[in-house]
Amino acid sequence: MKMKKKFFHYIVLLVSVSLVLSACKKDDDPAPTPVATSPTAGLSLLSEAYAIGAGTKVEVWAQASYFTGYNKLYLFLKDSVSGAAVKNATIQLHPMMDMGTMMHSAPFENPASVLSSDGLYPCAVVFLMSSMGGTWTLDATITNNVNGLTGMASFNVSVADLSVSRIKSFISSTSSETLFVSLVKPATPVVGMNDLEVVIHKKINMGMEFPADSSLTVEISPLMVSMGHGSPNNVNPVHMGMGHYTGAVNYTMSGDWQINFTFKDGGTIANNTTFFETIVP
Ligand SMILES: [Cu+2]
Repeated sequence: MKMKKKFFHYIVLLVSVSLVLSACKKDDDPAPTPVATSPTAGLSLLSEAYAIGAGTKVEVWAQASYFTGYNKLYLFLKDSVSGAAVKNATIQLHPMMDMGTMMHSAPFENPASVLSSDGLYPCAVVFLMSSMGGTWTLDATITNNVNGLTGMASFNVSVADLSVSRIKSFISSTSSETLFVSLVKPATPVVGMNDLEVVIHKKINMGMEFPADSSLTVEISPLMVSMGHGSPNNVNPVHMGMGHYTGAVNYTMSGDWQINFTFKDGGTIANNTTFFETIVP
């Protein structure tokens, strides 16, 4: 009996010692190194150039290759010598297409802030047509607010048409202006409710300027083409700023759909023949 008790104490002691040891071992382990998530994770490098004079290397990153429509781009700015991220910069975009007989610009959105926590600056360009029709260049004038220098990076951009277009244009029957409507969301439609976002720009100054248009009222009516029916509970897009209108579209089943748009200027229909086609997987 006494022997058993001693043995029990011995076991308890052993367990305690091993617990203390393992605790010590844990303390001695270096803290797990956090996996550094790259600011460009999930994006692809599309272009790179030096902003000559600004001491800055500019990389263009995006989720997809350049396509006809609204391209969300991310400019990654680095000091051209040290490679360190430039976290304070003023960026002015300047897209231009040379079509041989004429030139035109494109809608764009400069980065919203001069400050970036990681050197990545979100911006956007709406390429109005593919490079089949001419040569696109995207210039970015960079003022590196860290070194105080300004320079321009110039990119030759190859723009491809998508199999299903994400940009449409119409001439307003009320103002006679040409308007471009770009589909921003959904990027990949699903069965059920989808966030819907379009951005509208107006062509002025012979196509050299494309200001955002916030003047229209937008109504949508989805149609499942092959079966001839619509869907309930859609939300008409309303203007949220910078020409962006957000709402929701309900795809009740997979298959071929189109979203029919009606644009109103005041109470008058400016256009009701614009639609985006999509295939819902
Ligand atoms: Cu063109």
